[in-house]
Amino acid sequence: MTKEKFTVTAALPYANGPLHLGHVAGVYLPSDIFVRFLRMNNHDVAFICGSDEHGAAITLRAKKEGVTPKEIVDKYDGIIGKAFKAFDISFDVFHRTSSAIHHETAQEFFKVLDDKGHFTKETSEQYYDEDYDQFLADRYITGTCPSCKTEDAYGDQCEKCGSALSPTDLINPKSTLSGKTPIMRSTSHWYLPMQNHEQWLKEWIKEGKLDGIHHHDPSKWRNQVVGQCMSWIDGGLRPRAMTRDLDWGVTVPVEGSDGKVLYVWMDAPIGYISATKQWALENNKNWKDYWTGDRKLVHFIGKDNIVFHAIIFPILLKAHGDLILPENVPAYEFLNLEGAKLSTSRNWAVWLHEYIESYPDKMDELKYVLTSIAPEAKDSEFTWKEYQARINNELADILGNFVNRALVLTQKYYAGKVPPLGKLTDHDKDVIAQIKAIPEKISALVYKYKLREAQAEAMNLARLGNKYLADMEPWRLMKTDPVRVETIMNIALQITANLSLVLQPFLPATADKLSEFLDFKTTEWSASGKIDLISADHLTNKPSILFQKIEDTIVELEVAKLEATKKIDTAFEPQKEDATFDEFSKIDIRLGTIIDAEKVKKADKLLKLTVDTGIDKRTIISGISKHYNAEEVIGKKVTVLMNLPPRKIRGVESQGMILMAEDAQGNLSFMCPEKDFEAGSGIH
Ligand code: B3M
Ligand code: ZN
Repeated sequence: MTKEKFTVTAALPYANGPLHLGHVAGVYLPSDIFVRFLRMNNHDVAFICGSDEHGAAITLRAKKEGVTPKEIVDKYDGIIGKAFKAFDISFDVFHRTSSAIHHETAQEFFKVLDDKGHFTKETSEQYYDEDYDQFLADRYITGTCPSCKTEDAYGDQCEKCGSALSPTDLINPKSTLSGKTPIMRSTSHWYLPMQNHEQWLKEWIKEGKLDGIHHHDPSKWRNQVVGQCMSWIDGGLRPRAMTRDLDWGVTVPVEGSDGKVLYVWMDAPIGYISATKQWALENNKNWKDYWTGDRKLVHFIGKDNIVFHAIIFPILLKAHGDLILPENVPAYEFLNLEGAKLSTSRNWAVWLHEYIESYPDKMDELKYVLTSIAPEAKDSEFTWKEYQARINNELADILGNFVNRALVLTQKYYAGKVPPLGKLTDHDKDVIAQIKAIPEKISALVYKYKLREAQAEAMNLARLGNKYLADMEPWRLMKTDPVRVETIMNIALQITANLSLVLQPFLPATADKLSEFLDFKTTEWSASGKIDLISADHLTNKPSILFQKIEDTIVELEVAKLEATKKIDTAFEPQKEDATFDEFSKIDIRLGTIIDAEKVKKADKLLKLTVDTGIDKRTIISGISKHYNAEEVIGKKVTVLMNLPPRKIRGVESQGMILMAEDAQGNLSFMCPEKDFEAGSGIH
């Protein structure tokens, strides 16, 4: 295999929440496997990632948590970065788009395109939220997707069908800030006239040609990727705004752009370049070597990012000039969890950092399971039951069992020394032929981005070894034909050595353990398939158990944990739409003391209360009679909503409301102050 140059990127996670197993299975794990494999083949690789810290994903999260966007990105960049380290994803660099070098790089990029005349500046009517004084783009606006009719599509994209949208495409648009139907207001932006790029894009995606010259093998692109791109192109490309009216992001570096920042989908992919720059700086390299010439650029992404990586970013790269376009964009479908869609907002997820905390010595176990079910061609599903089954029946019973037998018998028969290879039977020759064939199969599959099958092939080597020992029964032969046993054990140990090689991309920690057991390590893929990896008389070590079986209790515990989030989900109402601060401050809430109480006649739920509010004594009718009787409430300090317009209830005027806490079963409780404050104290 000739050595090649690769720049491999993994989608920059939004720093607006932690990573869940869907992210891992569909982007970070496959890209890591691919890169580890390339490194073993001595290709020249840079593996790039970082946090995506701009856009509405961040500002909306900040608003929700009541903190600044900066606090949000710092928090989640930390959580995400730490999880990647613990999970041993082998990025060369994990950078941040909030860094100065990124802002400079993105601005520079924008200027180059602007100078070359690749943008048009247009003034148009855009959706605007009057309550918030803000233009509504991207995630600030939702509505019905014109293509698939899903109701909560975003202003820049429908996550359900992948269509890239503009706010004006949405049916029934609503502001995510006020929840109201927005008005129109005029603003100007820099647009990328994508329609001018239709011709070359088609040729590039469908035929793999760029300017008439072979660029990549289109048959290696996944069907879903080509399909989504072509349907978008065939629907007619339109100008797309590359700037936004926001105060969080990369400021637009040209005149007349006050209050505007770059569109996050222009800024974020440039993050791959700025991350490369940072890494190059720190490692005495030239970043340009990684973005020009005969280098292969590969973007690992989730399917909701396809058009941004296979259409918009390539247009930007080509317009910029002197930069390479992706050789492939392996996109992954979605991973479901225990029968339902993964959802961050409903907390229906297995969070990577929580898994790491619960099972710090089971990273390879999770890697194995996630690669086995990776959503390469269609959506797939993670269940804890399958997690258990794959670990117990495959990792422990096949791989672990084989390795343990091979090494324990070597200890027992030869005090750890590798016995010589003697005369080969036909059966041996057949097994050896398979040992040779498997690495080639793995290799061919990896280059086709079929990592799920590739791992299955690596596992077939363990299966082969396990079956070989079971068929040969060296423990039985030892009494009658010890010379034959030497050959059998030699072959079993060569298989183990081969496993320490071919498992490296998939299960790096396990491969390391095998190397320790064998006291043998090579990272050269080209050595795989050889049956003289370890020579006779080489001394091996005592093994330990590779994989502990997963007990039923773990599965039960994890499923119960998920079920618990579901219960919370249904017992309580979801958070209401946002109220503005103005709306909130109009509400007058104070402490009051109940000074008298009596039952309302013929109304079994109601009590008529007299409440001292500090400024007056007033009558309030309250529906608490099922939970409190009249005598016990007298003297209680309670929370009073003061400025609710008076209304007549059963002929009596009620002047306000007592605020109560209500649990999932509908029980009511007064909300009393924790300190003994006087009636009239304000509540804010
Ligand atoms: N931040 C990931 C997402 O859509 C998005 C990827 C950017 S890659 C340049 O969740
Ligand atoms: Zn849609």
